[in-house]
Amino acid sequence: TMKGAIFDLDGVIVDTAKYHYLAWRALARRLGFEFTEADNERLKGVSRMESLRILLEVGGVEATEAEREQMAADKNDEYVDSISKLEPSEILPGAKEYLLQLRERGVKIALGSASKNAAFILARLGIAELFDAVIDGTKVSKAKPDPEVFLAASAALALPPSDCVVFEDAEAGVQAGIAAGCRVVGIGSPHILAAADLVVSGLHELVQSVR
Ligand code: G16
Ligand code: MG
Repeated sequence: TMKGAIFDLDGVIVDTAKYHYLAWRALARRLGFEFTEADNERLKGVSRMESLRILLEVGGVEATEAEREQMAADKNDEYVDSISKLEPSEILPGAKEYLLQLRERGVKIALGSASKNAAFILARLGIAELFDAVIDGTKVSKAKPDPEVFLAASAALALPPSDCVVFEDAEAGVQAGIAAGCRVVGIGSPHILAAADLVVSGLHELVQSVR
């Protein structure tokens, strides 16, 4: 049975991908090329600097290390500006209800995200206090599909990975959960997330109706 639940943030709890996209697209336009929504799919679950590397590759733009740092900082300033307006109503359907049900059942809850803005986002959404541990981009350095983030999250919950279930929307995240030794619930398309133990369209599917 599940003693710990580890949630990815973007795509599972909240759709921040659209705000990441707008900020990356603005950067691409400043550099003189178009970055499409299809291109943006490649950035989901990927760290900030790796996202920038992919974006520059798409645009065929060369940049020094210092220039890259500046571009990433500019993109993040714009992104933080838009997530500063995030509201609890933007929590994805069923996510808060599912977290509350898990807590009632005594399941420990952790966040396992690549984002360095994760704590700020949880606070904006008003759900920070529902997490027993937050492991994010400020605490780990190896990007998914490396299992580091989920190993750190299960350790923070003082549980073996085999007692934890990872909830992930990105293929690299599903792979990371499997590599950590956790069971994995994929959120999204069964086609893309075929390696997961179970795939649902959203956390709303897992909420139990009580009457
Ligand atoms: C999220 C997003 C990625 C983003 C990464 C780093 O990952 O899916 O697109 O590049 O965080 O975000 P930041 O620039 O805020 O540090 P996750 O793991 O929550 O899906
Ligand atoms: Mg994600």
